[in-house]
Amino acid sequence: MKIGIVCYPTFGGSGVVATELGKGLAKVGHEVHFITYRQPTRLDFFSENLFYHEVDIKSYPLFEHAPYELALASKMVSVVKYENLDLLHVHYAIPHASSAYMAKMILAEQGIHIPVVTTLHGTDITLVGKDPSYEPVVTFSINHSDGVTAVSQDLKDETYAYFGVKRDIEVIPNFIDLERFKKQKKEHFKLAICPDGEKLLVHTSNFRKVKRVEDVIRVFYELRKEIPAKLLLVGDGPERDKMERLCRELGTCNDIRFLGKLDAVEEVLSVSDLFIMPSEKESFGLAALEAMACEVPILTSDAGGIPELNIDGKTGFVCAVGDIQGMKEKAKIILDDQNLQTFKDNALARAKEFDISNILPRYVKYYEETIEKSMAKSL
Ligand code: GMT
Repeated sequence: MKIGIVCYPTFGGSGVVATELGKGLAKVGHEVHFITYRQPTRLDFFSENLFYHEVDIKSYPLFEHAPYELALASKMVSVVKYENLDLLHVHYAIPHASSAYMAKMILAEQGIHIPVVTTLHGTDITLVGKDPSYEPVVTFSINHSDGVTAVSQDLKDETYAYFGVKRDIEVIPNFIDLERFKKQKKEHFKLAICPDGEKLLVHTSNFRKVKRVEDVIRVFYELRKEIPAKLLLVGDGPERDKMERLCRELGTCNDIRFLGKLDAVEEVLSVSDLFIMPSEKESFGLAALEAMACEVPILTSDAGGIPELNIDGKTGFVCAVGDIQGMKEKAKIILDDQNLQTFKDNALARAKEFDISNILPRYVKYYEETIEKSMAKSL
């Protein structure tokens, strides 16, 4: 197949999933055309089946906001037409699904039929999408996509709860490439951070409010009173300054390191004993899956789709959002030397279920069914 993939090319989960999916599809022989406003972060090598088309967003003094949606729709039109694409797969509804609809209509006038699959990732539904300033367009473009997938059952349920959506939504969970995400030998790194055998906690996120990084620090603060531990915070975002101030107030600066955005996050995960994700909202929790693939147990909130990934008491623990004391107690159980290895083994075993080799064929099958159904409808 010739597939066009539209996504945000940044560090965010939806862009990572879209890029890894495209790479995986190319590996098994499909021709994949990325249509994005910048080279996707993880698309940094040559493959004969991978192509990149940059969306050129022209500005003009009259525009306070350059019209990305229009530039994107125009680019989709030209790529579909000149590369003879079979399908467009857009990741994150806003504004990709509505731009795809516009491109589809323009192409239809030219006698070209292009099926569109939209993948819902989370905040496009649970935070931004349901805001009245976007809701009508999101509802319309979900209803008018030829196929729609959601990354968890919870996200599917939320979509039905908040939008006037009646159509079928296929749940295809996020995935991981276990060839890349696997435990690496980095003992020297661990020794440098934890010279006295302290337990190492890690959190990775984009430091937005929904991630509740403050809870990470407060759980760590409570835990450190009882066991020797260190904390690594990977990523960057709007809450970072506030979190650094909090560390100073609590006097934990010596035990917490802010590492900023890292490309090779698997190296840090490889030496960690516990990953913590106390999010307010989380449709899936890809960062937690990346940790599990590196044999790190996870301590999470019960938000959104996280309980579909984290098996309570097995791969880690699931606590109520904001339950600092509960999370601290569960962290102690996981980090107990009697239990830690079992939790690590369970985390890896669970991650294997989400290996790309298991999930990618589900996308391919869904593409084939969607193309067939939409072709039949367009005749
Ligand atoms: O979590 C974010 O703020 C980034 C966001 C994105 O769209 O890039 O992540 C969402 O999509 C990921 C990939 O499907 C999911 O693993 C995350 O759980 C989801 N984030 C939220 O729902 C908050």
